[in-house]
Amino acid sequence: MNRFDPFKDDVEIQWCPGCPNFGILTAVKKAFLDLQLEPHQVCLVSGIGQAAKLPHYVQCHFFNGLHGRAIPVALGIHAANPELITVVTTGEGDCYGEGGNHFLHALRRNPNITVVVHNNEIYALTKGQASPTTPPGEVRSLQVHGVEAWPLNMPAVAVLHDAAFVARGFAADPDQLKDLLVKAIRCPGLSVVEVIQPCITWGRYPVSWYRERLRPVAPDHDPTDKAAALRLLCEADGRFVTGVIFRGPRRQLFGERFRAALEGKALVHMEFPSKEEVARFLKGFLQTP
Ligand SMILES: Cc1ncc(C[n+]2csc(CCOP(=O)(O)OP(=O)(O)O)c2C)c(N)n1
Repeated sequence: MNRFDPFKDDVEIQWCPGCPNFGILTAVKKAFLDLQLEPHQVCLVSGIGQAAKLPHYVQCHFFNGLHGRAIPVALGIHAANPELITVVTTGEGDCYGEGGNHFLHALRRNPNITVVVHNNEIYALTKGQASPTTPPGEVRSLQVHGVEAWPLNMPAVAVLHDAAFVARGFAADPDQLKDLLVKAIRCPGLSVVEVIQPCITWGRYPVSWYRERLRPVAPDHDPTDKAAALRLLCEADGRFVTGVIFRGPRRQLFGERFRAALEGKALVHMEFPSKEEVARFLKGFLQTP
C-alpha cells in the first residue's frame, strides 16, 4: 500500500488520456482521504462501462458485476455489513438504462449507499450509441435520424421520491466534486451524485462547452425545499445545474428492521446460527396473516 496515497492502485488505467473520468477518480480518492477512511473501510461497486472501471483503479474492497446490476449488489453489501462505506460508480446507461428498475426501487428502500453516476449522455464503452440522457435529435451511430425518445431526468425522480441527498458535480472540477462526495457519504440514506462527464472521444462537445453552461445552485437555495429542487432540475437547461440540489427527510434505512430482528447485529458479525435460531427467525416472516 502506498503510504502517501493509501487508495492508490498500480493497475494500468484504460481510459483515454485526458478523459474527465480521471477527475472523478481523483475526487473519489480525495473524498475518502478527507473522511479519514482507510481502504478496508470502503467498498466500491460497479457494473459494466467506462464509469464502471473506476473501482479497478482504487485500493479498497470492490465488486464489479453485470451491466446495470451494481445497485442490488450494493444493497446486499450494505444489508450484510452496514459499517462498510458502500459507493456505486456507474454510467448513466448502466444506472438509468439497464439498471433503471434497480435505481427506482433503491429510492423506495433507502439503503445507506452513495451512487455516483458518470453522465456522459452516451454509451461510451460501446463507442457512443444514444443513452437514456442523450438529448433528443442528436445523431448517433444507431440513431442515424436523431434520437427520438425523450431523455430521463433521474435526479428529478430521486427528488420526487425523497432520496436522502441529490447533488450534481462536474468531472473537470474534482475539488467541488470531492466536497459533494464527502457530503453524500456523510448523509445517511441513499445519496445520488450525478457527474457531468463529457466524453472527449465519442461526445459532441468539448469540456469547455459544458463548463460554459454549468449553473451552480444559488447560495440561498434551500436543499430541503422539494419544489425548489424540482424546479431547478426540470426547467430548461436543468441538466447543467450543479451543487447540492436536495436533502430529503430522514427515513428508515434499508436493513434496519432486518438487523433489529437479529438483535442489532450485522450479518458479518454473526456466528453461523443454529437450526433452532434460523427457525425462530424465519417464524416471524412465515406467519400467515
Ligand atoms: C446486458 C448487457 N447489455 C449490453 C452490454 C454492452 N455494453 C457494455 S458497456 C455498455 C455501455 C455502458 O454505457 P454507460 O453505462 O453509460 O457507461 P460509460 O461507458 O458511458 O461510462 C453496453 C451497452 C452488456 N455488457 N450487457
